[in-house]
Amino acid sequence: MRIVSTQRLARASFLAVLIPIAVHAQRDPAGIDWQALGEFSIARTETTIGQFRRFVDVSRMVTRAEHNGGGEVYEAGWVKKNGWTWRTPFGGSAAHDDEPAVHVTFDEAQAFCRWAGGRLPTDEEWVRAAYTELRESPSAPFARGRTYPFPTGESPEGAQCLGDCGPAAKKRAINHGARLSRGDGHARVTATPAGVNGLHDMGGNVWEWVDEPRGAGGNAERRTRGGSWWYGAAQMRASHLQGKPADTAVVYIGFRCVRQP
Ligand SMILES: [Ca+2]
Repeated sequence: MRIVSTQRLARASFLAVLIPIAVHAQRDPAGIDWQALGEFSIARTETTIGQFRRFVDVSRMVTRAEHNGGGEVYEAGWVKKNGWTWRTPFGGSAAHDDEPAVHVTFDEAQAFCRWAGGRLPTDEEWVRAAYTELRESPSAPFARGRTYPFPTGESPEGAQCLGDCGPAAKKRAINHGARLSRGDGHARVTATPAGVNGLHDMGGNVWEWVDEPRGAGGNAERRTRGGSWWYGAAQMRASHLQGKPADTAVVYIGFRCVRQP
C-alpha cells in the first residue's frame, strides 16, 4: 500500500506542475477542431492519438498505463494487456494519428485539456452538446432546439457501437489484429457521420470522461458518457449513467475537451 501511495503522490505532483504549462501555451497547441455552442465550445471529435502525442512531446508525461506495462480490457474480469497504451491501443502495430486516445486516466485527460486551453466537460455540458441541437443553422436533418434520443439523432444508426448501429461499424473497426472477447474495436474519429451539433462519436466509439462529480479529487468514481464500441445503443442514451475510478486506464475510455468560446 505504501508503494501505491507514493506513486499516487508522485503523479499528483507531476500533474500539479504540468497544469501551469497551459497558462503559457499558445491558444490551441493541440490543433483541436472546436464547435462553438454558445456558452462553451466542444471538440468535434474525441481527442486523437495525434493530439495527445503533441501534449506528451511537451509534457513528457508517461501515462499510468505505460508505467504499468499496459492498460486493461474486460474479458472474464479486468485483464492487463502488455503494450496496450494510447500509442498502440490494441498493442501490435502503430496506430493512426486519427484514432481516439484511450488507456488514459481521468487526471491525464484533464491535464491534456488544460494544456489544450480548456478542460474536461461537466456532465451537464456534455449532455447538452450530445443530445440538444444548439447550432443556429444546423445541417439537415437536425433542428435547432430539439433534443434527440441519441447523439446520432432519432436513431443510433451510424454510431460505432455493437450490434444496434448498423453493419458499417464492423467494417470501420480498427483493432490492429487484437483478439477481442467482445466487440470489433474503435473507428477513426471522423469515420462516422457527424451527429447532433456536428459532433462525431458522442454516441459510441469510446466512452468519454466527464468532470462529474465536479472537482472530485483522488480516485473518486468519475462518470463516463456516450457508450462505446463494446456496447449497443442503450448505453448511448442520456439516461444511462456509468462511471469508473479516476485512475482507470482501459481500451474503450477516451475523452474530449471543452473551452470558453
Ligand atoms: Ca464517444
